[in-house]
Amino acid sequence: MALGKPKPHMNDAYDIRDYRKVMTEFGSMADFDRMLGEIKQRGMKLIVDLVVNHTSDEHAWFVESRKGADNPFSDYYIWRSGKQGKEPNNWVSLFSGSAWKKDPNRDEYYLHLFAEKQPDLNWDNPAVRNEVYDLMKFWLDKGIDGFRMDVIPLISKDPIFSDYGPSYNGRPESVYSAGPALHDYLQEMHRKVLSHYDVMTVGEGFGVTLEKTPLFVDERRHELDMVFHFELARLDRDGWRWKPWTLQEFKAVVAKFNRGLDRHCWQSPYLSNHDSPRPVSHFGDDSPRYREKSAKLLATFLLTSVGTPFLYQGDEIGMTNCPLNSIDDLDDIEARNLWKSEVETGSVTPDEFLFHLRKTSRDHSRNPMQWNASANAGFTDAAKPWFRVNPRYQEINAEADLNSKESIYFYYSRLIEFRKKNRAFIYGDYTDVDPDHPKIFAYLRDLENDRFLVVMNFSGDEVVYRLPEGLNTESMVFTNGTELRENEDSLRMVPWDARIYRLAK
Ligand code: ISL
Repeated sequence: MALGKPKPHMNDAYDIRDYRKVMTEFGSMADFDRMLGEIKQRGMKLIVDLVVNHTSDEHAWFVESRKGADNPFSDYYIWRSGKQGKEPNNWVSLFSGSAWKKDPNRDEYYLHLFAEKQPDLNWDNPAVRNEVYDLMKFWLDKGIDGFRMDVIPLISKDPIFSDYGPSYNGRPESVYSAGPALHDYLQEMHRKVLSHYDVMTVGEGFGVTLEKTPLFVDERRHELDMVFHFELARLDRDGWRWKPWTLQEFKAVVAKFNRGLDRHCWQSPYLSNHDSPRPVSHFGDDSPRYREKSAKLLATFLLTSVGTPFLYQGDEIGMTNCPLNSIDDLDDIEARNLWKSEVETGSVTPDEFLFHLRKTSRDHSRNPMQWNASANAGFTDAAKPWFRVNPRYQEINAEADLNSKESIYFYYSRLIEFRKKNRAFIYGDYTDVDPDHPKIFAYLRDLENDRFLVVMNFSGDEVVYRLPEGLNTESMVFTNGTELRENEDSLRMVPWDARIYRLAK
């Protein structure tokens, strides 16, 4: 089967045409039901992506809505007249250009905070909210176990739609995630749907700051269980551009969230997803010399973090960013629209654009999964996969990792088991013991009598690290390559060395 990109699928399935159907290219509803059954037989759970800030413009609701202002679907979306022949306000789309598109059918503009083919739903319309609640129940009644909620902080909009104000910080999501009825709707969703099921929820907290996080996840508010923040994932971002980051900045974000959230708020640490570069390229060293060791160090950070760690497909075998030589190597609509708005307008040169996108592109996490060293990395037997395969697939693939007990894959596996056996990593306190060190990341996780010290050398240099006063190691209980040792207070940390010590009581 030719794996071209199915329709609409212009933004990798975040432009949904029918909420109750599996896209033909991905199979049938019977396939979905079988997959869910197999997942449950393995004691696993299935979380699905709930994308209800917007639909595809090919959704039946929008097809009707754009016909005019006098049908039951007219107010399912956000329509406004222009102002002096221009867009209703100066809001921009997160995929470049205006957030408004004029529709000739209605002679009005509709709002699309993302692509033009992703019109925003009008959550102020109770009929829309009830449609969403019904579709959530449809999937929950099939037996799914939870939702990841796509850009859920954006669902409420101030109906006045005033221009960005004088305090606008240049980041549209800070305006779009501040709608007046957001938490009313999330609490209504919880009351009408979530509270009736055994379900886990995690919101994609696009635009959500630490200060706003408790509003979403404080268990006493009955909204969501968790919310992803973007402060680590976007640590090295200046708008769409890349910027250098430091370990101190990385540690400061982690400490800030651990200090700022109390026991009523559960965290959801992650280092990557389908919108991010690969962690070993982003935060580690993806060279042949240090890829495995630094990938294991990053796994050590993630799986000793506070909250529920989220891993992304391919990171468990240390998949890397994909070489980027021209705009033709990019599939992502966000990047391709940016090329139009930045390069084709002459604002930046192609080389400058590619320099930044080599570090930040969402496509890095979308190259086909590398299963083995055969053609197309074993991803498909079609002549041409839907997207280019990372040329390192013969070195980096699941089969190779499964054939080596020292692989990244088995390191993750052992670390997950270690975390589950030691409650301090799940429920324990977090204390950064050396926030200013430029290369060493060292923190405590302790619960009751269990005290652990995690020490990582986030650099390609050897570091002799003297432990801060009062920290007496009893034994090294986990490591990404150093032999286990007893009683150390001065550590010779090789590049990308990661260790977990049990501390003397
Ligand atoms: O930062 C972004 C916008 O500039 C993007 O990474 C991303 O669009 C944002 O984090 C919201 O992401 C979610 O909604 C998008 C979809 O393209 C992303 O894949 C999804 O994760 C629109 O549906």
